[in-house]
Amino acid sequence: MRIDIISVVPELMYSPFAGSIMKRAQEAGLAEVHFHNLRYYTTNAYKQVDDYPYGGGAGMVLMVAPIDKCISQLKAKRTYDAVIYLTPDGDVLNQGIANALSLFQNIIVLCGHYKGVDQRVRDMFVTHEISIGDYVLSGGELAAAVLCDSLIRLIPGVLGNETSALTDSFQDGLLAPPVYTRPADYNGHQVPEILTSGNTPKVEAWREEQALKITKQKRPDLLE
Ligand code: 6GU
Repeated sequence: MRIDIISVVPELMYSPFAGSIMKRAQEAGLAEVHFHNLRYYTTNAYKQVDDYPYGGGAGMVLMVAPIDKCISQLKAKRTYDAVIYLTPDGDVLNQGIANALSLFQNIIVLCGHYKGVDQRVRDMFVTHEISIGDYVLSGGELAAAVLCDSLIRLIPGVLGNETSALTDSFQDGLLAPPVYTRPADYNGHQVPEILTSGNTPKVEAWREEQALKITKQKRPDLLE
């Protein structure tokens, strides 16, 4: 998967991509991530990327022209499956959306900032609008990093068997069961006996039972 991320503050996203799974995926050639600073695509003499909203009001709006220039240059080089705009009024990201988007080859991820982008950007270029939850962030950058992490970990080969995405919370519609590691006894706090029994079918049955119990307790809405 190739991901082109467009932003006025790409540096906000560098570190999430520079470690752990997202770094490994890039090193293995399974994910290719490119950042594009919108400031390099200005089209007027003042190097302006934003302007006051028509009709007045607080905040600035990202202009159409620099975004058009950046997206057009990218589209001239390859075909994109999606242009995703991160915005609090988008569809709220969930595992089903992540699974679907992870199948794409080339995507453009556009980060809103200030009051957002000129509506004509959305009308002309954007194919998907995504939010990461019902709260306000200063811009789409951190949301873009969250979205990309959720997609990259689903690319076949990115996770080894031992960390398979198939056992993640939500992937089967349930929260994950509790996990334990050594020691089996920590100051009298014991690991459930079944996990040290070596009986794999029983362990699996216990995990399923726990996942169901925890989901009922914490997120009954997931079972409806
Ligand atoms: Cl995608 N952007 C902003 N600015 N705030 C958000 C968001 C996105 N998702 C949740 N809150």
